[in-house]
Amino acid sequence: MTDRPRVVVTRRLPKPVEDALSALFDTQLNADDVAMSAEELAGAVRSADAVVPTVTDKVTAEVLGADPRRTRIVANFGVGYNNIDVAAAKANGIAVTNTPGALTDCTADLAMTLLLSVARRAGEGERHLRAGDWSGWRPTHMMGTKVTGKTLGIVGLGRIGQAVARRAHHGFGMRILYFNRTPVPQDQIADLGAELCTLEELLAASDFVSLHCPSTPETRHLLNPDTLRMMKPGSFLINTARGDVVDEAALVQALAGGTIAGAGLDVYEGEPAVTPELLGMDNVVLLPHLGSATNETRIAMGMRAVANLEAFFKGDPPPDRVA
Ligand code: 8YV
Repeated sequence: MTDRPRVVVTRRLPKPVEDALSALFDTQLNADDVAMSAEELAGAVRSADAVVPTVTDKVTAEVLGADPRRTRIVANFGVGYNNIDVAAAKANGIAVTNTPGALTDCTADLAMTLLLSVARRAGEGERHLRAGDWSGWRPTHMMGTKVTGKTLGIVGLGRIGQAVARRAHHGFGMRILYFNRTPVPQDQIADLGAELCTLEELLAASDFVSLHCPSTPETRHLLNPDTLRMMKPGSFLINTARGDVVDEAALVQALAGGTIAGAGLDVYEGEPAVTPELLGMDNVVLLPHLGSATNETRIAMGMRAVANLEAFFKGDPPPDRVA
């Protein structure tokens, strides 16, 4: 028997994080790394003081309403917490925390990777070379789109949006437009010359549009047939936020019909499923939700979850409480 809080971790985490958790708590790890079913998640809520889920776990009202219920905190491994029914957590007196900050730089780096890759046809070029189709250099071979000096529209100028804007503005001389629910305080973005726009203005004027808003009922299908049609001809869409911010079927139409020139995607509506038409399009760069996937960042995210749990069970306010 132990009086240490019992913590269920739903997926394999980097070893230093698992070690830190096991040093502090009576921890149930997931050595096989197989996603837990809804019934298993409800079982965790019934039997553990805390659950550490990831984006692949649907922590629904049903899971959180398990009866009897022992869980008092859900410490999400990730900054986005649309996988958790926050209202149900609140209704059941369960705290929710996330891991902001830890993944800002790496997610911004990946958004730039997608932007550069799709503009410069890097994925297509690599496939071409590996297939043995490269017959040699020629002046008109695989000409892409110049990035430096172009206009980048950022939807959601929070931490990650600002980090992307900084890379694009200072590294690539890009003009920054942004659309945000509320104006961002000028002192936070004084170095960017970022211009606040309506979504319509941003879509019409941007050569690249990069999404950095959370997934909420309001942002679901923010990019839909109507808004995709507003995008500047020849422009590109980058999504490292959440798949459901984009109507994937409408995106396929916009790409196939030439409304936009290309897309760089790290997230999908039905992850891990990807709309099959996208797989056949050379003007689309597709990554498997790698935004935060570096050793350094995944460890930092885990340590943030540990810090949240540690504070909570000490009776202190967890640093990253969202509910
Ligand atoms: C994570 C993410 O890998 O933190 C987020 O919101 O999208 C990813 O970078 C994932 O959510 C981990 O659960």
